[in-house]
Amino acid sequence: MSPRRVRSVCPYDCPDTCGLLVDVEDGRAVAVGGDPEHPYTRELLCPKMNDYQRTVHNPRRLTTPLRRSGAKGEGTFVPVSWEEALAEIAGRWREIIATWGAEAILPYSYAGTMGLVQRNAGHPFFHRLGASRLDRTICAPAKDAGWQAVMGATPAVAPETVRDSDLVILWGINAAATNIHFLPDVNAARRRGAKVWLIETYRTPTANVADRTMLVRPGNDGALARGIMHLLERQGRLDQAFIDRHVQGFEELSAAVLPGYPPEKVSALTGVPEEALRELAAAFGAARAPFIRVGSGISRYGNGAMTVRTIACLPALVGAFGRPGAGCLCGTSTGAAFAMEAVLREDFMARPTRVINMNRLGEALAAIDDPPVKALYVYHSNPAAVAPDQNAVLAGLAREDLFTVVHERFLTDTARYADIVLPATTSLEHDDLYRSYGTYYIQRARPAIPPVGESRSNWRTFAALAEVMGFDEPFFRQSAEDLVDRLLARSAPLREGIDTRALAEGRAVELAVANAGGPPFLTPSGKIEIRNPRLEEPLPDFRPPHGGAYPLRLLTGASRRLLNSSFCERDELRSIEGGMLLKLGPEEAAARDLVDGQPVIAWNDLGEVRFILRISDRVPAGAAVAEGVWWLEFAPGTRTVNALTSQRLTDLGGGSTFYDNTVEVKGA
Ligand SMILES: Nc1nc2c(c(=O)[nH]1)N[C@H]1C(S)=C(S)[C@@H](COP(=O)(O)OP(=O)(O)OC[C@H]3O[C@@H](n4cnc5c(=O)[nH]c(N)nc54)[C@H](O)[C@@H]3O)O[C@H]1N2
Ligand SMILES: Nc1nc2c(c(=O)[nH]1)N[C@H]1C(S)=C(S)[C@@H](COP(=O)(O)OP(=O)(O)OC[C@H]3O[C@@H](n4cnc5c(=O)[nH]c(N)nc54)[C@H](O)[C@@H]3O)O[C@H]1N2
Ligand SMILES: [Mo]
Repeated sequence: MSPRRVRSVCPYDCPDTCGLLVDVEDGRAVAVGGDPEHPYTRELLCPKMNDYQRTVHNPRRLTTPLRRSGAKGEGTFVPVSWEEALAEIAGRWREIIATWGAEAILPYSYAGTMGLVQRNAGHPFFHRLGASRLDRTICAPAKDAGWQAVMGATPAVAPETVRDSDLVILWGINAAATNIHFLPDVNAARRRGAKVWLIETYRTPTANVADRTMLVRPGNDGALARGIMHLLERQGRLDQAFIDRHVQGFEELSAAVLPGYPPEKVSALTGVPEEALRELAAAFGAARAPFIRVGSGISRYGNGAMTVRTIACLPALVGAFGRPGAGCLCGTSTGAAFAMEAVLREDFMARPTRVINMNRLGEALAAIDDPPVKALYVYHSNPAAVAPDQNAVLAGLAREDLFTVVHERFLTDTARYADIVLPATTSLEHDDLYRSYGTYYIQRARPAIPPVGESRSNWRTFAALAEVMGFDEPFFRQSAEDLVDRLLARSAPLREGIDTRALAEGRAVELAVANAGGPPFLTPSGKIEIRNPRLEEPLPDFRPPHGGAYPLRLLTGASRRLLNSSFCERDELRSIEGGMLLKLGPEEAAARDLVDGQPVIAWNDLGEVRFILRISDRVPAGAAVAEGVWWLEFAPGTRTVNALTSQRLTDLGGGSTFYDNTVEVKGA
């Protein structure tokens, strides 16, 4: 019998949100490929999702609930039934609530799955329980805050429009790893004569698709953007008619800030040669349709929101709006597509409970005592690996008095510290509805195969927990499929007139976003707000990043073959990656007498981590690069990269500062 072919959606935290075709035979996925009919995927998948069946049917999949039988972190467990596991969780939580109150329970989740129902399945449950709330700010809230400061709720241009651009600036985005479906359209623009500039801190694989790569000293892009503005003004490249009509506060910026950023000073701050700075400003000023694609890396600094805010001002100076191919894309704004309050159910909260920032999990587990965190419930996240300040996180997870439950597909670093582990489904095994933060497509997915082993989806698990906790709201008794239907039944402005039949059939459907990129500009003043009177600093001025005392800037970017710590289960992907590497440029390696392939230790005040050294002329002096977040079991030592990153937050949004750290390196 030939396999049945079904449509599905990539559930991972990636701007592309690809359409998948899954071949199913005897209840197993036997092949996974890109959907040629998906308008953005166009049949192409990344190295991770190609052969996704190797994740789904991986021998490491968890198939039963487990109870810890060894020390925390050791990873020794015995299988138990769902009934036993649920009863134990309910019993322990009741004791904790009786002594400390329900706020002693902390949920911790992020983006193992991006589906709207499964991702948010815990919110109604924990609101009803009265647990602490988690501020989910590990990714790029500072980027959003920076964009919104200037553009408010204006929807960004769609990524495909880049085809019509004549100057593409990839600003702090490693698109060859993190946004690969954007590149065919960038290349289409290039074939029609567009020039592509990459602004980076080292030569990532994305440098291979750029005409020019400009390397900036980490955390100084805000100064670079001001330097470009200074030159645009000095060279008479402003679109004064556009500014007069649509921009608020350029005159103040021009008087109070821009004089402070002449090319000599910007060059000294950023390390960018004056000549290159002048070339970029001239190209931007002369372009008919400049398109800036802003990545998240630049926002993960103490000054991250301010950096993005400054970059978001740039198109206004040259009136790069409303012309095909022009604009600035930080992320697509698809939030209004669904009435998410129907999933989140904040109304289940009897009173607003306390909020804990997920980037400060280490501190929360050690220092909070009003009440202390006595129980942690982790689902679709791996904080032992991905959260900053790993030593603090692991010390917290090792606490004997902390009752930890982890709902997972694999025995991750975090699961190894659990008292109870619950097995989770993959996206091929459950219902969901997807929107994207990098395109304007939405898509529904139905299960392609039955759950592997005894695994249960987030939705089903919270329904079972609601039952053992005695919650009798009918809400908890509906299925994920019902909830998807309900979300689709409620109308939303962005879904007016879309093809509902195609959506029901599981095809990707484009949202009806009018005036993407603006005008009109959806800000309180109706103008692009270079001066934003509602912010503590109404004008965007430059602040240095947090930095640190060690000589090398640590850059902890994305790997092409891992997604944060996901895909570590795939032996073939890890082995192509070549191990947990630290990349140094030849001069920094020589200065420390280090040779390619040797074990090295990187350290700072927070910790030390063993890596394998890779000497690469793509890394400039003053930087060290560690891509991907590895599971401890595959690390050369006893810690991974986040033992070197700090719990310090961004200027706005309470975001993570993964890139804002320094280290020294020596032979191991
Ligand atoms: N293959 C793969 N894809 C992924 C992910 C993954 O881990 N692997 N992660 C997913 C997630 S969760 C996210 S949020 C996105 C993130 O994807 P991106 O938006 O690409 O963000 P990052 O990879 O964090 O950073 C992008 C680049 O910013 C650079 N950078 C760092 N500091 C600076 C600076 O000061 N100035 C400049 N100009 N550049 C700087 C880094 O070197 C890095 O190459 O990707 C998603 N897609
Ligand atoms: N050093 C460094 N650290 C980083 C980053 C970096 O660039 N450098 N990037 C940061 C960023 S941008 C982000 S967004 C965070 C991401 O942090 P996380 O959201 O924790 O991401 P993952 O590491 O992908 O872990 C997700 C886990 O969810 C599990 N999972 C998948 N689907 C399901 C499901 O349906 N149910 C359940 N219960 N589990 C599921 C997977 O098996 C996986 O172990 O990491 C951050 N950490
Ligand atoms: Mo992220």
